Amino acid sequence: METRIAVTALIGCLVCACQPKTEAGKQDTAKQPENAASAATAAKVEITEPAEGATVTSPVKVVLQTTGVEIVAATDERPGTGHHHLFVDHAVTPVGDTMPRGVTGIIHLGRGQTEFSLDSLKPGAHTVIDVIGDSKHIALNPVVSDTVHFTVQAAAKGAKSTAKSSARKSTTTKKR
Ligand SMILES: [Cu+2]
Repeated sequence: METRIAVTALIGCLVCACQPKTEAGKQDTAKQPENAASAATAAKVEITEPAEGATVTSPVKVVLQTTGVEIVAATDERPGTGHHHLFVDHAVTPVGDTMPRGVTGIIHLGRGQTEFSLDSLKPGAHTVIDVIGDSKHIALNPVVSDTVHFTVQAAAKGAKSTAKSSARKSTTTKKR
């Protein structure tokens, strides 16, 4: 319930808080050459799954690909390292502030994970923003972040007992 409100807030926030996204780069990232990273000194993160604009089913696997920053556990304080934070339908923490724990919609991948499964997303539009933070859970400076928008499709299999009429309708709704 709370996340729905957050979505509205997030849309407004995205306009100002996020760096412009290169849509062109997103399009053909099916295969990202690894040596392209060595040329770039600037740290970069990309949410490679789900794809921008994709329609997916729950659970939604989020895959993060990082260059220029070593992804480590939150306990690692070495410079040049960090861990991922997923803002799920949630506005990002202001730069310089500690990304809080225990907040719905803010997920610390504090063991250095580069993948995460979102298993409680409701059908509909969602936004996930990844922000790499240091051992103090403060966003790196300059900010290393990526955003992806996707839609979770309602389960079409009629797994629930209420799916009697929707099973017939699903043929029409599934067509694209
Ligand atoms: Cu953290």
